[in-house]
Amino acid sequence: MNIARMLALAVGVALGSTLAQAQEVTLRSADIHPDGYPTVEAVKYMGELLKERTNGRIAIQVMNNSVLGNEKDTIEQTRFGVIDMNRVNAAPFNNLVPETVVLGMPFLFRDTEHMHHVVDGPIGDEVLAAFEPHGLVGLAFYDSGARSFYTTKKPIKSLADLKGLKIRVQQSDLWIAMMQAFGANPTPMPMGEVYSSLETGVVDGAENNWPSYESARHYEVAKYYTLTQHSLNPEILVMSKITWDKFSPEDQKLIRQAAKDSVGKMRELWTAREKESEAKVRAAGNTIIEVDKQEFRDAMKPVYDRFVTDPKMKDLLDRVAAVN
Ligand code: GTR
Repeated sequence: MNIARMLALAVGVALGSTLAQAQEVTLRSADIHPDGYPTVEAVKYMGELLKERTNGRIAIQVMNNSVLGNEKDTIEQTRFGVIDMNRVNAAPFNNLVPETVVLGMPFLFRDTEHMHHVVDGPIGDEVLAAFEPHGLVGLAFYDSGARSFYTTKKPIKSLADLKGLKIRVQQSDLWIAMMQAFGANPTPMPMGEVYSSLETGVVDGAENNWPSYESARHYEVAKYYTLTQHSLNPEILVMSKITWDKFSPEDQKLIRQAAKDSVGKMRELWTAREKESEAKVRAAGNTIIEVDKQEFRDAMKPVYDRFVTDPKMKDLLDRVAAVN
């Protein structure tokens, strides 16, 4: 340590400032996706911004490829401050933070633009703020495209084809209910178990966006991809409240801003990756099926009946619908 840094540290301690102001901090951020996946690269980009804006005081190390565990487990570790940051899809948060449920509701968003307007506005802020009582600080929403079904043995050409199929879902009551309403048999499990489950027949299918279908190599074992596009559930970037509280209000502002500023980058990366992944899957000769979405949409009434019961959720949904 050089003299200047030692002095800075001593002054920091003397002034009773937080650790983060005096030292260099590297925040560990979890992600299940491989290198090059847009979410991984977007958080790295946020880290670069932060490092630049704090003269190297605050950096982010993205620990991706599930090295810190599956999403449900890393959420718990983030709540306990073992992991500083986490980029997870909204679904595994559903049971913990009920306000996130609204974002995954089937066929809710008219298109990506509608979803962007919702998460970029007051509703998005409200959902992010809802994390705090649960030991997490919501920082930003990232794109996740549209989720569609893929199956190993037979193609889904209509709603009836889903009947009785074992379909892997994310670990969320909303998603279990959705699969039941589609007539399928939901099997909740972490993403990391899906490839082998498809391969060995533990499940008949799963559902995800183009980039995950491709990058997790599910397209190699489930060759029928049916464009139901039943949900545009976004990704959410959170920080542990324990980590957050160690920072000064100024640093918290910088962190929030860097997260927000990574959203544009994420959207750019996402649009490009969706196209690349689709091209790769099509080039592999997979069967891509277009369906009439109306019957899938109609089947979702029980999901709305079950999850839109209290006035708060009803109001939230009405406000989503009113967004342009
Ligand atoms: C992906 C998402 C992951 C994970 C995964 C899954 O689209 O980016 O965070 O939730 O889906 O289905 O488990």
